[in-house]
Amino acid sequence: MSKILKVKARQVFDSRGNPTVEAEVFTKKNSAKAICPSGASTGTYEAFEKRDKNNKRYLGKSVLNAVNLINNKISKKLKGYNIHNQERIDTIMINLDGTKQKIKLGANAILAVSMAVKKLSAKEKKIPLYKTFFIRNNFKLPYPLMNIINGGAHADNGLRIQEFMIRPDRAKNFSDAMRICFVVIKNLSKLIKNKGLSTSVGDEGGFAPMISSNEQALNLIVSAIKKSGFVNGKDVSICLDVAANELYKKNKYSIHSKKFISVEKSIKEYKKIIKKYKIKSIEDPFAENDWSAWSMLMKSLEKVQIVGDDLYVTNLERLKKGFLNVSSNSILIKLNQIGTVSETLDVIRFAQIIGYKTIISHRSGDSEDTFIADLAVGTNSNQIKTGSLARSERVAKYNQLIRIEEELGKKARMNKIH
Ligand code: 2PG
Ligand code: MG
Repeated sequence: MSKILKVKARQVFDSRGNPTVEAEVFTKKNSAKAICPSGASTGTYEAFEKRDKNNKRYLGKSVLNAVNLINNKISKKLKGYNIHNQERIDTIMINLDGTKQKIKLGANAILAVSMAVKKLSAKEKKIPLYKTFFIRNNFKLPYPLMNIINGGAHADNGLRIQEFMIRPDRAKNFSDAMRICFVVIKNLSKLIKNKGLSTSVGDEGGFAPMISSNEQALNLIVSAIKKSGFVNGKDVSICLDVAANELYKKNKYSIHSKKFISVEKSIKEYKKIIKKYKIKSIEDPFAENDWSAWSMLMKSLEKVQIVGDDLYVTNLERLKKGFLNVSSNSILIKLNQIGTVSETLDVIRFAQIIGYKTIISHRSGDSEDTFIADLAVGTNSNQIKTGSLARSERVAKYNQLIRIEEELGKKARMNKIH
């Protein structure tokens, strides 16, 4: 048995240049670190992110209180516990906090420690991280969902939909998936340039040209897929994250244009673009409390992947409610929405039991930490969403998956999309 000696935390910076928590856990012989990510379009029911609101030196964004809580309270409490007992350690931190949304310690403090514990357990066992989750063999690689045009809260272009993604549905293996996305992205870059628009990128590495209509973005992607020699809807599919919380006011939505329209009319518009652009997946098509809109959409669509992100916030209670309400057929998984590795795994397990697809996700503010790449393989999750092929905090996750595929060798398989 390896016991925890201490936990040490520090304030580091994320990909948007904002302060975030890094925790480092020590046993006698080893140590491991983990960094907590941070979202921009967050759900109301997410676990709490603790920031020092009144610290003028960091414009209120520092996380020094969270760091102190780890260095003092959490470190003392976890001392002596078996590093391999993840659930016990997570439960201790949950109880030490004692609030539903982890308001006292902050989910950013708790999660950084929780992930570092998981990494250190793998290190002590001398096995790769992906082998320490609940899948023991027959590991499957996830399909990448690459966010190639950024809008919404992740860019300043005024695009209503937050994420325009591609998924290489016919990729033979993960490296092939990467090659396909690479070609489409390079062709998209040329097309954007030829239109006299900027090829600078948004928070998640996708292009953020100054276009403001969804259809303009969709047309550009369709052209890039075609130019690359692929068939849209077969070789490569277009997937969206609408992040509709941001486009909601008094039971109406401004998803398809600036004008706010009813749920029924929004669904009509969804159906039009799904047909025209062969869209295969839509995340957060409606707001987090609009349960009836979600089930209405589910009833009126066939074969489209409907993904709950802000709706479920990786929370078992909300997932159960959504399941009973027939709200979606897939769930986005973000560790920091719930705040511990154990609770995240409970949600993934339950989602898979009820037949939902699980999609592991980064946050728009992320870091060099590649934990989610291993989590995707270690839980046989169908897809991973971690930005485009730009910005190293995004690419790092894809590179880790390339390494895992290589290590699995002949045993490596792609997950199933359908
Ligand atoms: C999302 C995420 C990640 P954020 O909405 O799915 O792409 O964005 O981290 O800003 O919530
Ligand atoms: Mg989302």
